[in-house]
Amino acid sequence: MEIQLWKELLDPYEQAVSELLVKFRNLKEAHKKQNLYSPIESVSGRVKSVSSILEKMQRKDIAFENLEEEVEDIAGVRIICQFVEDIDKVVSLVQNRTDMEIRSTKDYLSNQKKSGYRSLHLIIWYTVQGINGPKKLQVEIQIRTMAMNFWATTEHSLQYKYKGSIPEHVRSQLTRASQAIEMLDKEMSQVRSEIMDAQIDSQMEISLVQDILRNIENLYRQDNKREVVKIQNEFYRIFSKHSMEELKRFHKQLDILAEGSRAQSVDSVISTEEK
Ligand code: 0O2
Repeated sequence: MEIQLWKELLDPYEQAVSELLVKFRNLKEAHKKQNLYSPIESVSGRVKSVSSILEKMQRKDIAFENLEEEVEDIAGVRIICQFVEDIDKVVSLVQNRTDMEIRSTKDYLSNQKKSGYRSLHLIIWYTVQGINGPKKLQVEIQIRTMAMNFWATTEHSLQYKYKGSIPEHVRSQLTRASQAIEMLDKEMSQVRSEIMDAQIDSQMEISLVQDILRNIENLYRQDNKREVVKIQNEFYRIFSKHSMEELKRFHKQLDILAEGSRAQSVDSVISTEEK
């Protein structure tokens, strides 16, 4: 038997995880930039430890030559959503990509595990470009709500503590907790549209304020400073009223003013050059 070169084997998986983290975080940011609600709340990832891979190979009787084919979660990415409805949206985001190909799906939402575990797993094909060319490998993407994640992480620590055989009374508590989590997710879905609107409004307010302050700063550099201080005070007054409509109106007026001031400074540059 040849020696198993673990580092060589795992390096491309490390690369896959770090690339996928960037890609999913960019997707979240892209939603924010367009003032859209993002179904992705947060993303994390890991490469399975060698001891965990060995344990799985022994438990499932997997030979070394079949390791990469049969251990589907050597690379794992976890996507956390706020609402159950967001899980399908994340699946669509993955389906629409050309750099990820869904190989199989494990739906532990419709078919909850006996333990009470709920999550949706996608096994995808993902290609990394290494120094020796491309390598196509499997990555497990776990998609679940924050509530499901709370349950799964707690249960995972207990499995570790009790080395896989959690006592019956703790199991019953976990089963009850899993039912409570399901109820909580259902309750949260009832207020989903309201929460989504609130988040979009808050994101919009952040962008409006950023834009307004940028314009005020630019005007301050170019125009009558005393006038610009007055504009700034007017902004603080409007901001304190917590009215999105007024903020939008102010933003528009300031935009027109900034545009005019830009045009004026271009004019003055041209006329100076013509002299
Ligand atoms: P880690 O630390 O994340 O690597 P399996 O027999 O379940 O190990 P299978 O069928 O190949 O293997 O994969 P499955 O069911 O999709 O599970 C893979 C991963 O899902 C697990 O990895 C866990 O992260 C998570 N998972 C599955 N079932 C449970 C469960 O009952 N409780 C919790 N907390 N997590 C679960 P690992 O290898 O267990 O751990």
